[in-house]
Amino acid sequence: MTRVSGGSAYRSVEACRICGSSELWAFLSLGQTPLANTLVRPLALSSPEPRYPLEVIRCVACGLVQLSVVVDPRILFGSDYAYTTSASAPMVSHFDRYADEIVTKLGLAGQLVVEIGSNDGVLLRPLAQRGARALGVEPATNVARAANAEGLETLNEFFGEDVARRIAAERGPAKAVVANNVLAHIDDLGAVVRSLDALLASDGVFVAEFPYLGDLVEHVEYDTIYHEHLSYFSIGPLQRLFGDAGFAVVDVERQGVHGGSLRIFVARAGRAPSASVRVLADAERRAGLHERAAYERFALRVTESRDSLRGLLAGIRAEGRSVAAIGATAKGNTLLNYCGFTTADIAYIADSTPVKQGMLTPGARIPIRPESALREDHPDFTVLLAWNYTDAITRKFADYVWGGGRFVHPIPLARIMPS
Ligand code: JHZ
Repeated sequence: MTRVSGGSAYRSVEACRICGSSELWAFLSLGQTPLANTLVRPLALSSPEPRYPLEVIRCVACGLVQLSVVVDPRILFGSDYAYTTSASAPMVSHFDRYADEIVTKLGLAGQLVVEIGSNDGVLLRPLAQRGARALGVEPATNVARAANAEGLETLNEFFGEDVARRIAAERGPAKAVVANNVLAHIDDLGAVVRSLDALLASDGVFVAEFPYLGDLVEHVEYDTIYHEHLSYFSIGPLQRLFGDAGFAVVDVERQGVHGGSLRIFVARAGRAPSASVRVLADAERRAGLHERAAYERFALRVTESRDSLRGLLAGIRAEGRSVAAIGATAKGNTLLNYCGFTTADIAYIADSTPVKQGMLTPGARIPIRPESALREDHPDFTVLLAWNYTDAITRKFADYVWGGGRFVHPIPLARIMPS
């Protein structure tokens, strides 16, 4: 059913997007929130922001954890997208290593590699440097334009079966199709699999990286739940998705980025999976990811996490000390809105992304300033809304800590760093 919220469309999920079951169990609600990457211009301060339910459900049949609503992707990704991957130096290094690894492992030099959701070309760049014929497909106009301006060929479109067929007809089959932090964003996963069938060479491989449900649950990364992330993957539902369509997950690697991610390698059925796939499936069973109790406990830990952060910041503010934050992240907006923070709690957020600076965060309406603000103002405490880059940020701002500044790491329970 399609509904309208403040003029913007979303639909409720009535059936699992992988197996079609209508047995869906809701275990966590983070309230009604605005879209995490839709920053507010200061001049638009008085206009209301559409809010959407942020509720997590689990398919009782196949185990896919997913959101209970799907916001129209044209609203989420269609025009200007605030997130540019290359703004985070650790991600640039990560994708550099990533290119190295897959060019070697899959023999991609001289071969066509298509990346779905290629953002500003953060992976296309090192792939091209290593001799792959890299082509991006990216729906957000601003980031696609930035990639093309750098000579990283990017089609400014939503990826789908028609685009896949067109690429295959014009350039031949792809040796690899890559999708990073994009599979979780796609509603019609069946269409992705059909597109792979149309585009991949017979020995071609699909490589995808996305935040991992196991890490989300274990480390209480509830803030990574927002409307862009429709699915929260574990290995079982993925095996079902690809298995039903004549493909197989043949290898899986755990990666440290974004709080813990999976990188999967998918090939046409017939190739024996490596032991890594079984090892991960066993680990998930042992961790209880197939049982309701794990999610009930997770929901409880989410409220404990929120209460610990609220309590810590309230104590700091009561002592008259100043608080700012670093990283105007998408996940930060889930956290700020769920905790009910305003500028009374966090005065501003420093961020390295030029297009975010000068804007306000959705919902909480906290101003975003350049990173230099932390050095100019020297707030007593800085909340790590980009906690996934704690090492890089604390290294970059070592002078801030020498000057007496302290960071607040918000999850799983809020803590001061260095203590
Ligand atoms: P970062 C993104 O979420 C976007 P976000 C997306 N929705 C997705 O799927 C997930 O990743 C997985 C800034 N920064 O990477 C830059 C500094 O200011 O944690 C970014 O705005 N100084 C596609 O938005 C933000 O923090 C620094 O030193 O939660 C980081 O955003 C560094 C390292 C970053 O992702």
